[in-house]
Amino acid sequence: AHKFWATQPVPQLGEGPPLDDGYIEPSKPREEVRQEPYPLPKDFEWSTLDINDPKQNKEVYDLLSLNYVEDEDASFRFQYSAEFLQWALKPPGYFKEWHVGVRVSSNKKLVAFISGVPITLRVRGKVFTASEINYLCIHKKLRSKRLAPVLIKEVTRQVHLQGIFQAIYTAGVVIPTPISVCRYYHRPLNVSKLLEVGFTFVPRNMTAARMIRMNKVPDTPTLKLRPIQEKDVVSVADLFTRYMRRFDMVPVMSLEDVRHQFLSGQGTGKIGDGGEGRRVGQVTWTYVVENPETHKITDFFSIYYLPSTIIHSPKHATLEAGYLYYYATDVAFEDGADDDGRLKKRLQTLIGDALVIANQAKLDVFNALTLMDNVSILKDLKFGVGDGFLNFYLYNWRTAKLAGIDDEGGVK
Ligand code: YNC
Ligand code: MG
Repeated sequence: AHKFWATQPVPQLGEGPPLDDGYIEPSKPREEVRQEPYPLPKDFEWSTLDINDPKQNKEVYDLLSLNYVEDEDASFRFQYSAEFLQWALKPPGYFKEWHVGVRVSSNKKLVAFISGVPITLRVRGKVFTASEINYLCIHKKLRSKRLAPVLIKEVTRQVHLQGIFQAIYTAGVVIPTPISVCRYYHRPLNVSKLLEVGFTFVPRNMTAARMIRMNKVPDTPTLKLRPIQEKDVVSVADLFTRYMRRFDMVPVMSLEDVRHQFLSGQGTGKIGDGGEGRRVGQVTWTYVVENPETHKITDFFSIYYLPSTIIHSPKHATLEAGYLYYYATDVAFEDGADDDGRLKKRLQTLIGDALVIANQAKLDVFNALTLMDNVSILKDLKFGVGDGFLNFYLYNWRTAKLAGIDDEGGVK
């Protein structure tokens, strides 16, 4: 049933769990990797996108903002900003050849895109270099013509040319074969707008006024938070690494990676320049708690900003959404804290404060997936279950299923 995926080094549907973790097909020396680009249908040509060029950055933005992922009933479509794409596509050590576009030969219009960025992954006990594949997008007028497999094969070739043979990716669709599946949860912040645009509904035995009251968040955070600074990078990296030992599939981050992921997306100028509670070009908010005696960072959380286009509303063009990104707390390393509820309590306070920051930034909704320790705090922080699922995949790597929604956990 999967004409393309049946040919790829991925576990096929229905295969049992592997005896051992490892690759499916061995790596190849560079000279054995296909040297020519895969053929495209006539009238189309390959084009490496230079994301540093504002014009090309905008071309990718335009393609995605009209043609990228929509929800099930085509009410909302992700609207990654040009600044977000800059941030996401240029982590330390990125390869411009992994920003693969397809243009119409005659007028050079960009009509398809796929990207990869390098990542170091730990899956259970094994650490390896991989590519993270994202932003696969084909113009609506060119759908169902089997162009996607050509894009996937071409980016795979470009990854192979750099001596990398594994990949990680996520998708809403189920293809061979998810290693985990997570569910989206949503915490309403601007209830009246969410009702107006049909993102949420007033349940029976409830009124809009009561919903608004119930979802109010405090004006100020509980913890002594401040935005992350350059001087925090070493301490945050150390806390991040130790906290992530709790989970079975995690990125391994160097100091440069930590700086990029948590510091470089803060935007420029002062808060308010980019809208209420935001800087111009702001894509992430990372806040830390510093121990006043040791000056070590004891807690941090990070949020990324990913608005969606509201496809039908006469009144609102954009749904302002924040997503819970990484976080950590050193309460996790206190004896027994995981078992006696102290960790859960601290996470509730920490992520509760993330809601305060998101609300101050005038976001309409705060989203989280059922991964890391999120499940333990979603209910108490008044997140509601969404319709969306996110499947996680590895390319050319076998491992048994990771914890997911089936067991009320997350990618752990
Ligand atoms: C998808 N999302 O199953 P079979 S997520 C992977 N990921 O193949 P056609 C997908 N494969 O089943 P269309 C996929 N969606 O026959 C479809 N496929 O074996 C498979 N949507 O191709 C599908 N962005 O060209 C089928 O389909 C074959 O014209 C059909 O194009 C698909 O970025 C798409 O949701 C998604 O723009 C481009 O619908 C289009 O429909 C579209 O006839 C809106 O393709 C936007 C959207 C996807 C977001 C994402 C992750 C992508 C991962 C790709 C796989 C990477 C593998 C690792 C490579 C590096 C390896 C190394 C080393
Ligand atoms: Mg197609």
